[in-house]
Formats: sequence, C-alpha cells, structure tokens
Amino acid sequence: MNPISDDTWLQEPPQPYNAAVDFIDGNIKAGRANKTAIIDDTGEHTYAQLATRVNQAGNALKALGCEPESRVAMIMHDSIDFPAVFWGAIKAGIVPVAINTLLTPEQYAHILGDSRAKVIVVSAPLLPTIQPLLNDLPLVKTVIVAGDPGAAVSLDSRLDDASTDLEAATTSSDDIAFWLYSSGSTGNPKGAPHLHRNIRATADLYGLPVLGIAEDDVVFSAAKLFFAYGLGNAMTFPLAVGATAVLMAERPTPDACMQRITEHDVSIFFGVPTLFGAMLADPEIAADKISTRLRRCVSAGEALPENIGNTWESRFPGVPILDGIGSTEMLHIFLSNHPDDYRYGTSGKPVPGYSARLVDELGNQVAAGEIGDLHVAGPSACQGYWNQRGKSLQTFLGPWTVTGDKYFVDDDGYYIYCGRGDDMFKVSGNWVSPFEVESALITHPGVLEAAVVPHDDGDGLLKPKAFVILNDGVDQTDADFDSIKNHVQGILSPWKYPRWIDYVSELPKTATGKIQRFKLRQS
Ligand code: 3UK
Repeated sequence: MNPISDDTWLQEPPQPYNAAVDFIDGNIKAGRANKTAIIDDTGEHTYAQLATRVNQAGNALKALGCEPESRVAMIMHDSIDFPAVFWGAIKAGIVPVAINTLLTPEQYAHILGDSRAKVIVVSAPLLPTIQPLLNDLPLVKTVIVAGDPGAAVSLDSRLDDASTDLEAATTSSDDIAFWLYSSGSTGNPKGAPHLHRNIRATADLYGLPVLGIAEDDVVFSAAKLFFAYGLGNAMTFPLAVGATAVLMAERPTPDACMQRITEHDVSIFFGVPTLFGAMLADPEIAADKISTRLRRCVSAGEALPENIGNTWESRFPGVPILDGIGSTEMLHIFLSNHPDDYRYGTSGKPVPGYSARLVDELGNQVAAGEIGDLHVAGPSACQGYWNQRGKSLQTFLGPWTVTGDKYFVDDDGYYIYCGRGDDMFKVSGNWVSPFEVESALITHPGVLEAAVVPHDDGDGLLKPKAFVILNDGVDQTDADFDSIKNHVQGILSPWKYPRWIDYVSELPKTATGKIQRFKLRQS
C-alpha cells in the first residue's frame, strides 16, 4: 500500500497548546494591537478589540454555564461576533459547533440534538427558525441572541458586561477545539470534531506556503465562516499572519462581493465557481473598477471550469484563480494549484504535507492515468464522525480520509476531477442531495416519482435537473414546470430546486429498486 509521503505529523505527541492563544493573543504579542483585524458591516476592529471581545465571550459563555469540553452551537451570520464567540469558546476550553445558516428546521433539529449543545448563539434574524425547535431540545438551557440588544439574553450586553481578562484553559494540541457538520448523500449531517492542531496545520501547510498570505493582505471570502472553506479563508489564514479580513453578513451576490473588494482594496478574494462565472457575466466587473491591490483569487467547493479560469485571467491579468479541493473532514485545501504552478481545469497537485492516493474498489492503487477514488492523509483531518461509528470506519482508514471523489492524474502530475462516487453534487458551492430534492418533488400533488441529477448549465457548472413521473390522470398543465419548481422552492434551501424538468413514464432502476441516476446523467 502506498506510504504517506510525509508522516512527521504522525510522530508528533500532543503538546500543551490552545489555538486561541496562538491565533488571537499571538497577534497582540507580535505588536499588532492597533492593526485592523476585521472590517465588518459595523466598521473596523483592531486586534486589541478582537482579543478583548474574545475574552469577554469566553467569560460570558462560562457565566451562562458552559463547561469546558461541552458544546456551544453557533448559528451566526458573519461579523466580529463570530470570531469573538468561536475563539472565546476555544480559549475557555468550550467547543464551538459552527452551523450553516441556510438549513431547514429539520436539519437544525437534528444537528442541535446530535451535538447536545446546552447553549446556542444565534443571529437575531435566524431566531424565528430556531425558537419553535426548542420544545424538542430538552438539553438547551440558554439561547443567546446576537445583533439584538433588546433580546432576553443578548450577546451584545453579555459581552459588554463580561470581564476583559480570561485565562486560557489548559488544552493540548490533540484536544477537540471545535466541530463542523458535514453533509452526505443519505442520512443526516455528521459532526466532524477538529483538534487544536488541525487549525494550525491548515495555516502552516496551505495558508502561508501555497496561498502566500502575508501581513499586509486584506482578504474577503464569499464563503461564510461556518463553512470550513470560509473559516480558513477569513479567520485562520489572516489571523495566522496578522492580516485584515473583511466580513459581510449578507448573501454573496456578485454586486455585494464587488462592493467589498473595491471599497476595502481587497488583495485576496475567495469565491466559488458559480460566483466567478456570474462576475464575468457582468461587463461592469472589470480590471479598472476592481481593487488595484487584488493579486490572487481562490476557488473551491466544486471544480472550476477551465474557461472560467482563462476568461478571468484575460479580464484580470496577473490575478490567477487558484482552484483547490478541500473538505469539512480535512478542514481546508489539500490538493491545490500554486501561484507559480497552476493549470486551469485541474485541482493542481497535493499540497506539501498532505499525501494523496487513487485507489480502485479493492483499495489497490490504480495504474498511471486511470481514474480512482481519492484518499488523502494529513495533519488537519478531523478525529472521526461524532456518534457515527459505521460512517467513521468507512471514511477514516488509518491516517487516510476517503474523500468520495474520483480523480485521475495527468502526465504532468495535475489532478483532474471526475465527479463523486456517490450522487451528491454542488451548486454554487452548496451541497445538493438528489435524494432530498426527490423527496420534496414527490410531495407535489401531481408527482408520483422523481429522480434528480446534476446537469451542465451550458457554462460548465452544475444545476439540478429532475425527471418526474406524474400521477395517473395528471397532465403537464396540472403539474407544469413553474408549479413543481415553486413547490420545491417552498420546501428546500434556495439553490436546490430543479432548473429543468423532463416528464418520463419510467425511471431506470436496479433489481433492488434503486434509481440508477448515473444512467439519467448521460441524457
Ligand atoms: C467537493 C471540489 C472539485 C468535493 C471545502 C475548500 O468544499 C469544501 O468542503 P465540503 O465538505 O465539500 C467537500 C467536497 O466538495 N469539492 C470541494 N472543492 C472542490 N470538487 N474541485 C474542487 N476545487 O466533492 C469534496 O469532497 O463542503 C473546500 C476548503 C475547505 C472545504 N471544506
């Protein structure tokens, strides 16, 4: 079996280490107290103000009964409150669980129950979604509301009233620092506990040497902080070097992103392929209108089509988009293009410090140029899935993590993405489970059966396409495209509705009745 190319991290015993001391207090020690750490919708915040807010958050959580090693759920829009609560918890030895702000009530109910959080911090606009779930969450003692000073338990006033001194909890590099949730094709999202050392590893292996982030950078990430991608982009990497991060609570539309990039002279911009595509579709978004400091872009979440990379670089000469693949389990990017070595249409090469292998169904390495399942090993992998023994055993094979992705390596060593082994796909960087969309489709009164597959939108990007069988006696005027589309939009997260519908009389199935979506993908 192919060995791990760099296994020094496997030999490292746990050390006394608290990531918040490193990433927050470290900047004060380095003399950056008066430097701007964060620019959010309310204004600029220095490193000293951030460090104070972090201490106050840690103290406020302790005062509300959060014990070290217990979880605090965060359902928060991006602002200084996010790093305050996240790092404040970590400094106090409490474990923040950063949760997607775009989920359905059912998904929140599952995650909040599964994480066993006793305290939830929620942004005020999301409180109406969470409030009705609390009856069925007996462990939850307190809901702290961010961004509403009048709330029963207001984050703002709790922080204002808390002490600005906080002694860091004694933790080790192998202690759990925080959790993220990862979604799969079937079943509920899975908790992915990450260790204190995992955060440092993403900065040391990708953020500094590959991305090349430096102290004078101003970064902006369209991906929000609750995504592992956004968390690295707009917290870990800028904090690792004392740079400045621009945070924005609203949805990352091309206009909203452009506004932040130009207004704050952003030098590194992190997006997803659909966003780069949408920005290119707008002729107003041009080199003479964008920040003159912009020097680098990163794309992740799904494969960046080659033509988007090429068109981008002809519009913005000298500003490449570096495509890289990361995952919630690995915390950040492990295969990447490099500023000095990139090829559009590929995910680049393994980030030094990570090992990659491509294997067949039997676990044997595939021959050169053949497609195989990508496994990756490196020091940022999570510790397994919480409360999911079977899925953990299937995903974490010794030091290797099974990514679920198919790749081949071209003659020059670049990794070329070939889709996933399961039926999951991404739209604008957000997961779509065909099963979930199908389940929503069949609740339409006219729909009997449905299958959903990814379909090329003409720009090399994927969108959901549905194949539906209508009930007897129902015709296409009773269940037309708009009626089905509106129905699904009313139930699911906004990116999940089908953009095309084919009406069919049967669906391809296996003997055991499983829909063969791969057959529909070809049509
Ligand atoms: C897919 C890609 C092709 C791939 C992520 C950067 O996306 C992130 O994490 P998730 O857990 O999803 C992981 C899965 O998404 N994927 C991500 N990037 C690419 N496919 N090309 C890419 N460049 O299926 C992977 O298994 O949501 C991305 C950093 C941290 C992350 N967590």
